[in-house]
Amino acid sequence: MLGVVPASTADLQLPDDVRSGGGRRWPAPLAGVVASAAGLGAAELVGGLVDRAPSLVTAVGDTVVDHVPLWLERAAISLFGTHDKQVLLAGVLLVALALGAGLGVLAQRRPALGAAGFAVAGALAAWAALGDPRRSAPWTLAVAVLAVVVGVAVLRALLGRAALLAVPASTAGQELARRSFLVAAGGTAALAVLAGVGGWLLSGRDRVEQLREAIRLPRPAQPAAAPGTGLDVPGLSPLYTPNDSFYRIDTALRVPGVDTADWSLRVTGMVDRPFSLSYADLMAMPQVEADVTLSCVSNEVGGDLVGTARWQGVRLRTLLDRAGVQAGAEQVLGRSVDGFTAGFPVQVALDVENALVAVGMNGQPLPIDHGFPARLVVPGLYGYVSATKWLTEIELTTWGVQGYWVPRGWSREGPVKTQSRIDVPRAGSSVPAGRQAVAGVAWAPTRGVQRVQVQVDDGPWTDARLAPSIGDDCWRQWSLAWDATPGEHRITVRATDGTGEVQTDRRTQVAPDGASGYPVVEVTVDG
Ligand SMILES: Nc1nc2c(c(=O)[nH]1)N[C@H]1C(S)=C(S)[C@@H](COP(=O)(O)O)O[C@H]1N2
Ligand SMILES: [Mo]
Repeated sequence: MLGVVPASTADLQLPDDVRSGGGRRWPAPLAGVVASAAGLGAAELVGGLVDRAPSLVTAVGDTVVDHVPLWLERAAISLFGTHDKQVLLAGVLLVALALGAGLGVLAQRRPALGAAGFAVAGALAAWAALGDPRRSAPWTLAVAVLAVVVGVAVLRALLGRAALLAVPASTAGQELARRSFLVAAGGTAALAVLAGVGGWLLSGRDRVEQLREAIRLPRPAQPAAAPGTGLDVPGLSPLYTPNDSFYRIDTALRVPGVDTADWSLRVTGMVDRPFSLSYADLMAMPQVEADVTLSCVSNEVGGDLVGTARWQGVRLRTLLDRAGVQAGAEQVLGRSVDGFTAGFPVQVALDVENALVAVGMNGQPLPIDHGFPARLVVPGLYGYVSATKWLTEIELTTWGVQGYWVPRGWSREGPVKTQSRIDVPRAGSSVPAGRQAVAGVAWAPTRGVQRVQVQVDDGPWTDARLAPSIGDDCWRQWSLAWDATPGEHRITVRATDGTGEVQTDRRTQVAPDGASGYPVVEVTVDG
């Protein structure tokens, strides 16, 4: 890869001070960083080209997530929010490069030890990746070996050039050696970045995206009513959240790109007749449509981790009836191709009519980020206990088995709390005095929303106007005309669900089972 390095340079019988760069400190760590980057870049490229080969960086990140203590995971999530994944991957990369720098320094004095260091790092990465059921062990080992071989070869070549730097020579000769080292290091680093980025982009996602775009959803046997239109207030959340602005929450460092040809959905565990469906089988089953609001247990009061879509798919109940749920089964546990699990009571699966194995979202095949080719959607439950994306197995089991988030400190059951949100005016905004719209959404999936009330400062609770309901599983838009008077004002909202219960004003954190309390926005009304 590096061209003209004389293979013999590293073996020259050089005096020790010359071998170590003649007192120069920067070439060895730089060579190590570039060597590490080259090894990783080569590995990522193969990981991207071959579906069965892993991304080592992602695998290490996944393993870190699986093993960090709870408090650290919580701290990271609260510090970085939904950017926690990028921060983690960047951290893994930084550690790998720093390790490379250290090994570069070591290799300059003890080449064999430097190479051994790369081998150990490669073995650890392979170990991290071997746990992933989507990758094959031979490909995982091949990628790790490739990373080590490329890393060691680049290190050896660059250190050879670094050694030339110290060979006594004219100033011009020195300058030439320096330049040659820098060109080699820079060129290799650029190739490494290209390979890494290329691998990332190629990681199967594009191919799966093309496959997905070619899919036509079957016409639902039971179409939902014509989509509701909703209120027309500027700044108010649309009744249906467009797919590309629908919130996304998952643990996947690299979104699984699932080829429908390799995919199946198994119904297993405590059932009389376990079975397996191909994508075509699932698409051929009677399809229904349902408008359902999905929300995340991590949604803060007033937050945006909530959205509504028209989902299409097969009723979960249909699949469970076909399998024959055995007495004693307590939990329906969805399992993703990436190992994520989420479970909820069997009774919910049987009672909630619109619990679906969804293949469509707002008229499109499920987007990759939202679980292509199939996911669960269960009205009334937070996503972390129900809405398994990239679904591949539905297991009937007892509570002895815990879904992904339960041992991490979240409640075993996660019914969605009645909540509301003020979209207009925006918190902290300034509005002119006079008639102003106050508007937002409120949701209590499966129970429905029958009333929304708004309070300005310490005034009376006033009923807002509700948009026509599009079903109890969905949020409801609301709005109210407000005569805004100059000064600072506080607007508070609360919803009443279909059973007559008013949303609680008791403020709680998101953990362990969802935030509660009234949303409040403060605005300035200009005089
Ligand atoms: N495979 C998988 N499915 C998952 C998750 C996950 O981490 N992995 N997260 C769940 C959580 S916590 C939520 S809130 C919803 C979010 O679905 P969305 O990203 O389509 O909005 O997906 C659920 N399904
Ligand atoms: Mo969530």
